[in-house]
Amino acid sequence: MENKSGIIKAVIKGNVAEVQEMIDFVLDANLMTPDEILNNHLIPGMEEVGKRFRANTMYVGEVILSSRAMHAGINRIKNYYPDNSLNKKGKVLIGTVAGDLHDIGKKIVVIFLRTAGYEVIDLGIDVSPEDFAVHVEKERPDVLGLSALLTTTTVWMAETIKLLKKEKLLKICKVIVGGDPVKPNFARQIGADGYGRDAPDAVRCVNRLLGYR
Ligand code: B1M
Repeated sequence: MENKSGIIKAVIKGNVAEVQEMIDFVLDANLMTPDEILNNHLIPGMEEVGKRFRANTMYVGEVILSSRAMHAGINRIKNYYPDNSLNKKGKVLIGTVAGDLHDIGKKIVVIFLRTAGYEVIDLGIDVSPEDFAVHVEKERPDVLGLSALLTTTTVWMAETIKLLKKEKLLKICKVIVGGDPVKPNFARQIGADGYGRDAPDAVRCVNRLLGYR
């Protein structure tokens, strides 16, 4: 089943058109579910990119191309996840913290939260503590989600929570954190209300914080 490994290869090559064609093919032919494409092909494809990046056999420029192919793949499957955000189970504000440009994982978390029935406002990447505070004040979310992929930027999670506390905004919302370098005890240390290991875990965490089963 060449197609099965084809998506992974196309993500590694950074070939947007190939990723899109293969995903359309397997979805139209009902060969795979969106979850299978995401968990068995797109994410493993990016994991392989990560391995090669760490081994210095892939460079930032190539990783950027792979990221574009990854984003294109996620955009393809996104429409197969029901957008239940009008169920208004709650409002989540989310963003990648200051100094950090990684948003692939955050994008998957957003899709899963919307599918779970939450209205989600994505503030994008490189969001400063001040910007998070301004948007919490304005949007009054039930939950604020902070994403970081660099060890060096996790400090901005702590700074954001500190600022929200100082401005008495923690009365408005709970805060959850996540991203590869973020671990549960770090989340506790910085005073976050919750931590998500991956997208489904992020949904479980928000459900729990807002009193849903
Ligand atoms: Co960069 N990068 N990167 N990178 N990059 C990493 C993260 C790195 C681990 C690679 C490595 O090992 N060297 C390393 C960080 C090391 C560290 O600090 N721990 C690294 C580095 C060093 C860098 C640069 C500094 C490289 C350089 O320029 N010298 C630079 C930094 C730029 C910056 O941010 N200021 C850089 C740049 C980039 C790109 C921009 C080229 C690109 C990002 C493109 C984009 O996102 N639009 C990129 C990428 C793609 C990666 C890797 C290869 C893949 C990350 C990814 O998307 N994974 C990554 C290596 C790796 O494999 N980890 C690496 C797939 C994604 C589905 O998983 O993001 O973990 P993940 O998301 C998961 C969970 O984390 C969780 O759920 C998601 C879905 O399941 N989750 C949450 C995420 N956010 C959450 C929030 C939640 C809850 C759960 O609640 C709010």
